[in-house]
Amino acid sequence: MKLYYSPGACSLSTHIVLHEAANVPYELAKVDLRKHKVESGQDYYEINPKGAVPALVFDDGVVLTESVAVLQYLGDHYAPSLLPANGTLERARLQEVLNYLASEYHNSWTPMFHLATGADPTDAQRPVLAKLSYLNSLFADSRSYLLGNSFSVADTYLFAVTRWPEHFGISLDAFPDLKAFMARVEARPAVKAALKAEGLVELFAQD
Ligand SMILES: N[C@@H](CCC(=O)N[C@@H](CS)C(=O)NCC(=O)O)C(=O)O
Repeated sequence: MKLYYSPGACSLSTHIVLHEAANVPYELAKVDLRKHKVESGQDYYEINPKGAVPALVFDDGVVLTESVAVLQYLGDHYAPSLLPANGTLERARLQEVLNYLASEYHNSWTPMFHLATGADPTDAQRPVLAKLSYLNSLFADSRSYLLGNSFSVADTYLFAVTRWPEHFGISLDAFPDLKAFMARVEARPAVKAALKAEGLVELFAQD
């Protein structure tokens, strides 16, 4: 199995799940998303015609894309403690939150990535701030993770995308429960290992 990823992109989520799983045979292939080139020089559109990471390529060449699908596939096969059983209401809850993360939260970032240099970010930030506020409110009942007190594949997705505010001048100080969630997830050995493998620094380490 080969995971196509780009450092710090949403694919970090799927990469974390590979580290959470025990003894999964996989390789990583780094993609330059500006050029859509794999580090081997291959045109990334030949792997995923949509041009986006993550893409998971099986040994027989079959390709699986879309974070929501890749996360659940990896969890079901290699890290079953990270997701509820298929067919349960809890699994539907996982899909509910994964879908929100993909279609609403992750998507709300798109204008931020296309801001012209020096442009006023206020309008582009508005939808992101609204989503951060909603996500922060989910932790008001003192839950540790999105689904309650057990860590799930959805938390890896929330974690990967919520590293971005720091890089766009948005402080998480206004979202303290979400910030505490980020520190909690970042403290996991598998998360630290994935960050290190992607050459990323820890942003939420507590003193
Ligand atoms: N719907 C896809 C979106 C993935 C996505 O937007 N990936 C970004 C990185 S976070 C990307 O590869 N962007 C480059 C591009 O689309 O050309 C998913 O959920 O996996």
